Amino acid sequence: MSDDPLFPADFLWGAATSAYQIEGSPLADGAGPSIWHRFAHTPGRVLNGDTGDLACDHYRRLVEDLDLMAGLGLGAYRFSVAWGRVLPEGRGSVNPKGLDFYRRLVDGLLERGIAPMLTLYHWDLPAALQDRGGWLNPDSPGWFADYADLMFRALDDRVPLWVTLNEPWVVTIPGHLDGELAPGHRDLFEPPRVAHHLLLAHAEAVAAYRALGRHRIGLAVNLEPQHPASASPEDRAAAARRDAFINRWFLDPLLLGVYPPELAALFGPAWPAFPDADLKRIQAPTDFIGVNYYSRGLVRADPDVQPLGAVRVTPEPAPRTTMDWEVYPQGLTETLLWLKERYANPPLYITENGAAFADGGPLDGETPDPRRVDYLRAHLLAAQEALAQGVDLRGYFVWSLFDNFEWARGYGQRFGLFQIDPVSLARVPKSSARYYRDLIRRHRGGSRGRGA
Ligand code: IFM
Repeated sequence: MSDDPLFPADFLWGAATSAYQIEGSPLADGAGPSIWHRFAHTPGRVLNGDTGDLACDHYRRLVEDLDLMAGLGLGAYRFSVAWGRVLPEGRGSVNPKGLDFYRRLVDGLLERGIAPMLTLYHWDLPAALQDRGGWLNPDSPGWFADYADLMFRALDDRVPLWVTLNEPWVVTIPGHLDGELAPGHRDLFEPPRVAHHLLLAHAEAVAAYRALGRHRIGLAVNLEPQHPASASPEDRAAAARRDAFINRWFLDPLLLGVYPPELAALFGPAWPAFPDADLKRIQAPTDFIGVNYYSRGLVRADPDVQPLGAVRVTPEPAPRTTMDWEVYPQGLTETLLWLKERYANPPLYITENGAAFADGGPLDGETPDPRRVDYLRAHLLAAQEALAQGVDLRGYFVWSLFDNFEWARGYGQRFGLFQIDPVSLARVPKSSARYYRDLIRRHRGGSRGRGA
């Protein structure tokens, strides 16, 4: 295989971001606060006290950023809508100025020949809904479906690709068990119900979409193959449990109509008896799966860690990013082939892939980031291998367009193709931006891909 990835001419080339991580101005023009606004402003929750108040200032630099995407030659851009900009209370009255921002974003993309992929929920629940119990409230799927319906009516004539939820597992576990991410809960009894409501929220939004949408809708999940850290039966069993816990928790009910049986065993009395009718609703057909891939899980049994009885370890020595994630491109091929085998070859997009490295450098030229270039190349070759083995892979989105607010880790983790000058907020390209632009150009031969 050559060193230069080669994909079909109609492959979709994109970059991804999310609202709270880049927009800034979280309360501008009548927007309601989100749980992330609240969390970041709670002392001790985010490293260095960083917040999304300014972020990349994308809300005010929209046109400049659209031009920058056009300069890269992107075929698609994946972004998320801040629910509370559109519905400040999460439901009820619409904030026209908030909706208008996303109209201008979508129109600006289309004017530049870039297909919008719109994610409805990337973790920033309106704080007013959290005050009603958030995703623990059995009404939460209905709140989400009403918001989704509003967005479909406003934008489906121009948005060809919709993602309901981004990484529901992260909402469920770091958000409600580990307490690391908003809303910062630590309660063994919450994750099963939160996850179930997220799945129902996805299903109800898809049902609303079937009634009026004309394009395609899917779900984005974080996946990583789980490998035992040793050949011991304990580590093997721990890796199998972690596979059910992370990779299958959402996909099995969605695509096979059942929860992995391991989950009820892990959660014990905290796992409710979910009605069969709910599982039937959840299994309604989805048009594609979005795969967010960064690394693998190397798993060691650890009875002190509950409920999983397992921890992720980093092999020594191993190339790794500043997130302490092992660089493991072959895991992407493995993940894509696993999806093909287990779930009957569903249409896939890699909706996130990228790496945090501590690159910084001249703010007046191009910032060298050779490790990110290597990371992207290796992962694209891994994706190409999966495609060659029959995986129905349709596109790839780099995470992320900019260095941005990496949640509880603040601004210290840099995933971007562009760095942001901390004073002028100028967007400074890294070598990876040039690498990606050239790669896209080579594939397009000057013309646009199939869009979506
Ligand atoms: O920054 C996040 C993104 O919001 C969700 N997926 C993983 C990325 C890197 O941690």
